[in-house]
Amino acid sequence: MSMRGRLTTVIVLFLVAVGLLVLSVATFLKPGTPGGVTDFTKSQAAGQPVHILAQTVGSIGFGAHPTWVSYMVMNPTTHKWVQDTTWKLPAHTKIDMTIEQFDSGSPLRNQEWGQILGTFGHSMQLNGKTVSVYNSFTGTGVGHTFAVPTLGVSVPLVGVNGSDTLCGVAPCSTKMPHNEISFSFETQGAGSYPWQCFVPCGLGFLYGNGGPMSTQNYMGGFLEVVNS
Ligand SMILES: [Cu+2]
Repeated sequence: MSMRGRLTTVIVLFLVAVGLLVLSVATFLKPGTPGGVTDFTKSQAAGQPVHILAQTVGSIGFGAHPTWVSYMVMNPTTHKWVQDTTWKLPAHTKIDMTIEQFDSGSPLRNQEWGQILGTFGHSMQLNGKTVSVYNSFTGTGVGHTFAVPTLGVSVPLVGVNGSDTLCGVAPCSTKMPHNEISFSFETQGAGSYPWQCFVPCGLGFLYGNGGPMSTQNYMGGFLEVVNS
């Protein structure tokens, strides 16, 4: 091959390599499939508390990433479970939240996350018992947290026993092993309030914080608070 031919080959291979790199970075940065918005503003009379029923599951079992951990939420109008983490809520309203937690747990990396913060009574109901701090070195540890940093809300979602047969396809039947966690908090003025899990539960991703931890509709989302 001539000098010019070899040079052309090198340049073409270099451009292909750059192209592949750009493509893989773009794929990595691309946001997840945008979901809808689950509207809780019409599910109750004005001024009445809003009830949110959610699940946390060890593997969603469907969609683009069936093995990923995820939240699910019950649509208050259709009464169907949906994989959607954008929730439209009325401003200055008490939110009564129940989370059915089907995933196993482990000790928390940061023990602060074991505290129940920003909720009514600074506590949660764990299977009917009032808890204000959970020691994740005891029992079955913590699987996820539900946290709304701008509201100061942080609730540890206690794990189930990992050696039991766990639910692998959401939505999960309450016949499967789970913990029922309920708590209340109050929305503030209109705005977009991000919420997320702080337990690095994205197994197989850098420090557990990639994948489901950074993808909309899995381990975080937004409270879209509106004036009624
Ligand atoms: Cu999580």
